[in-house]
Amino acid sequence: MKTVFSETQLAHAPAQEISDGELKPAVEIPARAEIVLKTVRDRQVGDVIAPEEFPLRHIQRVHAPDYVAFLENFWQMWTAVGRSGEAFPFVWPVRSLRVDTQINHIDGLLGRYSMDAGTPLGAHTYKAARASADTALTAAQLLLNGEQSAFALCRPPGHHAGFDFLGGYCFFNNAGVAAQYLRDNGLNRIAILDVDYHHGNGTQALFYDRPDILFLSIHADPKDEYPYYLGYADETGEHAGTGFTRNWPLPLGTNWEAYAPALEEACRWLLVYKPEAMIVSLGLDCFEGDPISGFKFKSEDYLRLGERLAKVGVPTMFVMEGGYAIDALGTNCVNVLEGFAG
Ligand code: OKP
Ligand code: ZN
Repeated sequence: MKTVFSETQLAHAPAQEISDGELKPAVEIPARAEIVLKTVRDRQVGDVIAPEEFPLRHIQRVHAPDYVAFLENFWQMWTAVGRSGEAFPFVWPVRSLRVDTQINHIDGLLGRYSMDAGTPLGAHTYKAARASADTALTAAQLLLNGEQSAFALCRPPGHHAGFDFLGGYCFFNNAGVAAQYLRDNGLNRIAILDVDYHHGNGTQALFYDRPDILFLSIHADPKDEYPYYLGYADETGEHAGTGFTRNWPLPLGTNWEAYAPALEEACRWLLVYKPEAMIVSLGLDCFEGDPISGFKFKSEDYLRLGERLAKVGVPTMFVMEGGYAIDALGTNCVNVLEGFAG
């Protein structure tokens, strides 16, 4: 299986994040990609290739042009008002406030285009996020070229980012961009299976009214875990997309044995849907050692996950999402890829 990766993705290197009411060391850091890349090489998963540079229009197929422009211009605007450190939003247009006004100030724009205060933005965030999306697009192109599998070593991750907002360490929805690219290049039914510990609210929302992109997600129950406001079992799609979203919220403390039945159910939906390609939003944060998560996967369980996904029997691209236990991250990620490859 080929791995797609670009060094440009390392340029987004936040020092701190707002978490638990404090500024803490950031967890979504370049070392995540570096350890995965090293393990891919050490365990000889396959060639590592650089992404192609895709035109912006592929990102704009799922993200609002004004949001994309905001990210592109962000650092210039932030520094123009005298700031030089990492940026965090602090005001949002919640219920009763207007989202449709013309805002000039960068603080107003930042709140308008974000969902949380936990996602630091820096000087190189845009170009790294762009490279991350290119990595997913290149993996999608590998499937279109006839490869049976591909690994997009994406970072920053994507599954919390929506049509016009960032959040949860995510800026562009890499899996969503790739899914739309597959649709635009001749495939009719795409399935996205999100196994990150956190619900992929951005991806779900992008395709909620569409039957052509099935969204399945297994994650920590949002009543107890980020992102809190989406990812419940009664969310099953709307309009033409009714029945094409499925969520399996699971309790904190879930181990592989308790997770596997939900995975079996998700695989049954895949069997019925018969996708022409599958995109796995591959978070590795169900791991017992993850510093911000509450599931209890062991490293070996990730082999089982990969094996089970292979049995679905569909061309599959893996798009890396979360996973913050750096020391085990390479092992856990490559376990999935090796389990899949057999
Ligand atoms: C991104 B991905 C912990 C704060 C965590 C956001 C988590 C984002 C996860 N005190 N805040 O889905 O792995
Ligand atoms: Zn996550």
